[in-house]
Amino acid sequence: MKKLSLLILLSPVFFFLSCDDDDVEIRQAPIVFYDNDGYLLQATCVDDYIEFFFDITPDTTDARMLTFPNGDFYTLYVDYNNNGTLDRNIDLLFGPLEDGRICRSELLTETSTTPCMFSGEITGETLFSATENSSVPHINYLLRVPKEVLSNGSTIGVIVEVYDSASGRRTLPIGADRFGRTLTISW
Ligand SMILES: [Ca+2]
Ligand SMILES: [Ca+2]
Repeated sequence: MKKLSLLILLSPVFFFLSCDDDDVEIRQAPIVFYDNDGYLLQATCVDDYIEFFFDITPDTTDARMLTFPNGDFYTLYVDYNNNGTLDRNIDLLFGPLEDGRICRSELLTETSTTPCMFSGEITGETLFSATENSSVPHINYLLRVPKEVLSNGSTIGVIVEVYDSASGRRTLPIGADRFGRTLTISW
């Protein structure tokens, strides 16, 4: 019984987005791929894009205008080839800048990246508002990325680091490292 529990614990958490490539302008129902302690991560398949929604209900202090590392923002780490290992110039990082642009970088090491690269196809928004998950205004993030930018296949591992001006950094899933224990998304 104990062994079984351990196996379940160590199994990768896998979420599948159903996308129908044959249809045009198809928006699938979102999947919630993480929900813990008021931190809710969601993804939706929309044609050739994945739309991420990060609803941070505990962050009720609006610091969108402050600069790193004092403001509210997130970093999405993507294991591009979903192999559980950080691969230099292959695996990716996404995050919002204060001016509204989305930074895409390639990871070089655990602590370094290439400079930000920008594309009109990668868009996002940082909001301070109520959502269906909480009526108290709070920070929530939208991010839209082409599938082909996220992976050359159809499965990625992700880790999200959330920064709150008031409470500091939080890694989701809790206890994750790069990329020892990711959340796996497939489409
Ligand atoms: Ca905040
Ligand atoms: Ca990798």
